[in-house]
Amino acid sequence: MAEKLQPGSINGELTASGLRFGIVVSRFNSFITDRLLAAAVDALDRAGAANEDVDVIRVPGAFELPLAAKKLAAAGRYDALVAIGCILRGETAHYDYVCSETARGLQLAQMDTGLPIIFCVLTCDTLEQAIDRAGLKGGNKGFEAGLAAVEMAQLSRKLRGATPGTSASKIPSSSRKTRRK
Ligand code: INI
Repeated sequence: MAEKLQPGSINGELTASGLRFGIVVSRFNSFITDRLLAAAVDALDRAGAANEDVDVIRVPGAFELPLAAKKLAAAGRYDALVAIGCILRGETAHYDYVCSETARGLQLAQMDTGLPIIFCVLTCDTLEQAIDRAGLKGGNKGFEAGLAAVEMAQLSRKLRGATPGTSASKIPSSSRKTRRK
């Protein structure tokens, strides 16, 4: 009987040495965003990033994250960015506009520039929900975002040159893990 197909795999390693990261952080709700930032920096540190390869850029609120991220991406200095914010629901529709435009703007910036931009923007109904996700019950989303930045930076390096719909043979064979039959 024919052996089962065993596909090769392409993954981004969690090794940050030699990679550059920009972290864009909103000052709004800094009680939360400072905790997310500390955890993102901790993740990059543990993955081996160097001091001089990590920059922190502050913006007033989440709504300003996309433009800053797009300009940083265009600068060509970074291998990945992390966008950190915390949007808390209020009494008006303001929350909805800030949430949707922040998410849309960051995704557009990522797709327009091709640079990974990790979405670390909490969108919560209550402060308690945000606290849970910034170091309490829900872990710390900043740490997850830091690791995601490393993984996506590494993966992007491997996928460079591969365009959608083209043969995977354009991906260097050194990037692919293939199981021998
Ligand atoms: N910005 C946030 O980052 N979080 C919020 O919860 C928030 N709320 O609720 O208003 C918020 N508003 C400010 C917004 O991001 C812009 O900075 C402001 O509108 C100026 O463009």
